[in-house]
Amino acid sequence: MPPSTHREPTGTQSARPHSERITLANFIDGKHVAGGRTFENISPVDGSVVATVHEAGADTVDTAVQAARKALEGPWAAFSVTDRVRMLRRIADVIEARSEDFVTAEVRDTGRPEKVVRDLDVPRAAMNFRVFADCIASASLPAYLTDLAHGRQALNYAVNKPLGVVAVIVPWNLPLLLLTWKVAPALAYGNAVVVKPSEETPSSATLLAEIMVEAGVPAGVYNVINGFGTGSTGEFLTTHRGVDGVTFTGESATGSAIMRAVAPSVRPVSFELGGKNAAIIFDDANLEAALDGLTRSIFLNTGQVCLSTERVYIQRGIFDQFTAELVQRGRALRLGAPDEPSTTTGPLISRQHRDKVLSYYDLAVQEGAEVLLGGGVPDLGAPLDGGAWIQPTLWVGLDNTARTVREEIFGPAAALIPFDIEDEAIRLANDTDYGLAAAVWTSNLERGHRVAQRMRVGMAWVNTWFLRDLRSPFGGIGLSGIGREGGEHSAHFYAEPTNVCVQL
Ligand code: NAD
Ligand code: 6OD
Repeated sequence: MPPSTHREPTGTQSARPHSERITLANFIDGKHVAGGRTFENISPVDGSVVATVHEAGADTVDTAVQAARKALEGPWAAFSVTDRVRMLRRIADVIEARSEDFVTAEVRDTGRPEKVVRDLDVPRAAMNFRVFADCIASASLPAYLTDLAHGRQALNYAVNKPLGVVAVIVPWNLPLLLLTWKVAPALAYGNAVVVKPSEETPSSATLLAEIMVEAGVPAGVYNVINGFGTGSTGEFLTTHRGVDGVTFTGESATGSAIMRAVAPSVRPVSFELGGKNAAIIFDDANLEAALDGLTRSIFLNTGQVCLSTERVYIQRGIFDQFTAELVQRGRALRLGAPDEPSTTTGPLISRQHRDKVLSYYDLAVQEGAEVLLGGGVPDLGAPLDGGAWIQPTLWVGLDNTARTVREEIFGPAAALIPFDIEDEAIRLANDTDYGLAAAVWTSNLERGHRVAQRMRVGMAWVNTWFLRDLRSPFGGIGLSGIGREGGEHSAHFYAEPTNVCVQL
């Protein structure tokens, strides 16, 4: 059994510079387990190797699924709702206590500014567990009295049971936030999980295993297997018949592959997929607030947020002025090392992803775009020039027929497009195969409600963006997903109700 991290006893990723190379094993049944092969994890900051990761082959995946199934029948089954509430709250406490270890883990894998991880991701990870603790603590299922013939009645009530062994497959863009957003409800409803983090970002999921041990989660309830997708760990997991359901966040095309994998045995899925999100800026908006909000929604996390705005529809009367000021805001962004306090913007996740984003930068120009900001690779000097850096970019001159305006780029770039009247803005915003999120900026609240309700998306914001109440339903329409998670909505996937009908 190898240690979780290179040259140290099991369970310590703490107090290390994020540039120091570590070794990450799989975590199964409470123990760190080697895989057959290893792969290297590369820092997008400078291209250095930051981790050697054990890949889980088919046998290791099978061991993890068996461990999870065994855990469902072990001491975990005897945990009452009150026990689970206490446990989830303990997990949140330990995450907060080890906040700096998570900052190190996230920055090692993603190169994101430390401040963003410290202020956004770690508190949100703890909050994910607290919200689902509160949710199950207060949940109750309705009972129904059914009137039968001759004055007789029947009593119907439902009991929630766990779905079972849940495969949790997550992407690289917000590794800790998105992982805990799935693991918290899974454990709240009594499931056992087999987690497959992205091959680009294995650190936080492995570190979370240490937190689970410290918080007293029984062995086998939380398992981590590392590796790739197609033909590797991800596919071995989704095709494993011991998995009762798959909750997945990632690309729409991957969601489609996972649907095919689970189809033969008809298992449920919950999918949070890609987006091509629109913002609509009306000429009556508070323009300073809209500029600040839009700068955040286009460039936060280097545009690698599923909710990021990639299409901006601006009312014609303010188009030139608004566009010029947005460019100024884009120029003020500071690309730089994660530990530099003035850094606002990190690199993309990898050189491979940068190639994809740059191909859209080229395509936009071929499609007739005028580049108002960026459009290429910055010159940051050594050692950062070994990383996956890219310039924040804004275009005008494109319309909804351009591929640049129709396909998800997942980088720090947006097309700015004028419109004249409200109905036109709604039609343009809804003209997409995706349907994740939209933001409407206006001082006319009546219009704000009206337009937001007509957006064909899972989440519509008015005069804000990515403001979350974790009890509200989160998910997408069309290519953007299947199902909703959040608060009690999560029970639709993570719990299986059994209805009991008693004739009285
Ligand atoms: P991805 O789909 O390439 O990978 C996501 C995960 O799936 C990874 O762990 C990967 O190894 C695994 N995977 C890949 N192929 C698989 C297969 N055939 N079987 C099983 N597992 C497989 O996505 P990504 O590039 O890591 O993340 C970026 C994408 O995620 C973007 O499209 C983004 O919009 C989307 N995303 C959506 C949301 C949301 O809430 N809707 C949130 C974050 C990211
Ligand atoms: O806030 C959330 O719960 C959530 N799932 C955010 C997704 C962000 C996508 O990158």
